[in-house]
Amino acid sequence: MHVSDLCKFSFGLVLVFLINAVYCQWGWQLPYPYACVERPVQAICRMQANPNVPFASGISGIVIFTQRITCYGHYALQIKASISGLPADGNWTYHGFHIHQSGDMSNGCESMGPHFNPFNTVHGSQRDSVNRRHVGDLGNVVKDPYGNIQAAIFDNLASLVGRNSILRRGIVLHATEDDLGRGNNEESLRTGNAGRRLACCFIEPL
Ligand SMILES: [Cu+2]
Ligand SMILES: [Zn+2]
Repeated sequence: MHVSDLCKFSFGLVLVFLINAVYCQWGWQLPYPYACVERPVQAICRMQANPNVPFASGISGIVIFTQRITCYGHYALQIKASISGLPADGNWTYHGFHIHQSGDMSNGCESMGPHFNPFNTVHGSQRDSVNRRHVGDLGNVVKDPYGNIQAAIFDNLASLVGRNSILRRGIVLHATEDDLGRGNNEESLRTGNAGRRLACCFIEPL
């Protein structure tokens, strides 16, 4: 290859990456136009019992995140959770289910910090507007009488890309029902009074 050809080639290459950077605001460094092809992005979270809560010891499960991404935008995040080992107490019960700030499990689920809240707002529900909920607010999941949870959640705010990315953060399953910010007290607007952290996991990219 002639030197000036090589020069043109590398200029072309630089141009391709510049266009890519402009079109793909999500930080993906795939060559244009490949980045504009719709593709699924996935993440996984392996639920573990919180070692700080003795009665939670039997809990385990898996949470799978799937989202379709194009460089023009992204679709709702799909969250599928399958968790077992909760008390088989014969009741259907609600349990708060959130994305927490940090993926740190060095001190069990307590070290995962507060709800993921990049907009610095109050606690709410998935149906609340951006300034009335945390990005991490996924509401409640339901436990069956045998102690199992099967949940499918869609969320338009939490994402696997961009500013609202939940990658490398944590999922926490709580002992009691999230009041979705409607508890008429201060704690309700912070945590939804969802109680202790039964189990949690680190959200890792797939
Ligand atoms: Cu929580
Ligand atoms: Zn919250």
